[in-house]
Amino acid sequence: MISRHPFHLFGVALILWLVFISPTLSNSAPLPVPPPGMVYIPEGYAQVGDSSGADDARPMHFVSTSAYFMDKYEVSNSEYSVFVAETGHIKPRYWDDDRFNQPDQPVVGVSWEDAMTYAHWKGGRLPTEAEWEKAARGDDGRPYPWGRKWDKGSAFYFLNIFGEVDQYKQTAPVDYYQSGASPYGVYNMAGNVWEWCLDWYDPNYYKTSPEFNPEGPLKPLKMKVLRGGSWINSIDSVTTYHRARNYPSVKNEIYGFRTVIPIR
Ligand SMILES: [Ca+2]
Repeated sequence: MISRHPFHLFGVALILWLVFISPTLSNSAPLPVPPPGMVYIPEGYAQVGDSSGADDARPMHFVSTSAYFMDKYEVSNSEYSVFVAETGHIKPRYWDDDRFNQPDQPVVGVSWEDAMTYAHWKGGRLPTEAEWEKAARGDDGRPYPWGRKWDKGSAFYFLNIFGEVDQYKQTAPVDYYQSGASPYGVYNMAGNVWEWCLDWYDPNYYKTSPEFNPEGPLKPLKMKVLRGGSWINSIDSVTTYHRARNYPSVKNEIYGFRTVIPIR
């Protein structure tokens, strides 16, 4: 009997450990599983703006966002065609143009309103400018989605901008340039197509934006924010902190978008 004691005690200790201690060591609930084609971006701080950027991108500061899911790729013609077929929404401007209408190319020729209607149909919305910039930079404030370095030959691996090095005369497939993906695995955040964001554009917004979940000026202004640059731009326009804008009704061959689903 005496010899069984140690094992008995060990068994009790094991049960106590499993019931009371083990759950606290497993830290927290598993991360949310992104819907197909999206990535999970956690809550927390990110650097936005840059001291070497244009006046509207200054000053560098930190903002915090809630967690969200974001499309890994720009919305493709293939995806947009399902939306058009199901809803009867107006077709994009370049739907019949062979240079832009391949299934795996990003949809172009869509206004901000078209993009927002699509995003709602998918159960989300357009990214705020802060969400977009955080997804492109990660938590280390990098100037390009892939990191800090750039030379002309990099385009072959990293992004589609003006010129032939990147292998595409117009838009590239949305899942091309894996090496150029952001720290969260989001593709083409530099180049290919500019991406409509949720926010109204205010050149002074970065000087006054709130710390938590900034969503742009509350009062409607004239133009919406566009980010990331496109296949006709130079490297200066595709930095992670470069801010551009246009009227929400504009449709052209260099504007597309991606969507987010907030987790709050
Ligand atoms: Ca892009």
